[in-house]
Amino acid sequence: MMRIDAHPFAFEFDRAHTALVIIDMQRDFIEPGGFGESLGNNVALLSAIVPACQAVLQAWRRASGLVVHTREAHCADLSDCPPAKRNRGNPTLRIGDPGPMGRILVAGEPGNQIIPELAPHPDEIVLDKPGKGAFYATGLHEMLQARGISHLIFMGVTTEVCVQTSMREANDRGYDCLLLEDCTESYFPEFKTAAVEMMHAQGAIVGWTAQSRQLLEQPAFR
Ligand code: C5J
Repeated sequence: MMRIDAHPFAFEFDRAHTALVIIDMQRDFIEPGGFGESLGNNVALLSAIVPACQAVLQAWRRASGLVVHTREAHCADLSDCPPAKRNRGNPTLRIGDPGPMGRILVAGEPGNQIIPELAPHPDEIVLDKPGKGAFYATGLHEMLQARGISHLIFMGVTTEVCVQTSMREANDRGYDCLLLEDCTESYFPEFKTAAVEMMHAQGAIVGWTAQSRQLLEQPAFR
């Protein structure tokens, strides 16, 4: 067993029953010139976490841990995109419209790919999710159950949207979840702070949070 001195108390897990879940590290959210930046967001905030995410991913791979990558992605015909999601807020660029890196949030488009720094390996799970949560309409729970996974370590973007939604879905399905604080980010720093606090509040009501170095210091990852 490994033990991390996390918030609000120790998180204990073993590698064989734990998966690393990397949420939506897609070019359109992270890279300059993509969808995120076209909405007026400062993508440098998000790209700043890439080195920390890379270090964790490399260590997790060396330890032969299960890796799950997600992408927020819709079918080309948008049959899995509810009109409420596409139209809300009357945005200038809607899901499915041509954007700076191909059609916005459509599977297979250049901007929808995971950034090269965190590109999935062939033996890793890659899920296209039509919702904010990784468990909605993806079969993820069944995949994790089939592999005996009981604990999840989360990284990715954005903290208060797809990361928090996925962690709450996982918590409701009985997984013990740890969020690596320096491996997640928001376009709105105050939302990240609030999301991290609300997840580990009330005795880890959603889960635990810690710094990536606390994971990397474990003998299994050195
Ligand atoms: C994610 C979003 N991945 N913010 N999406 O958080 O719309």
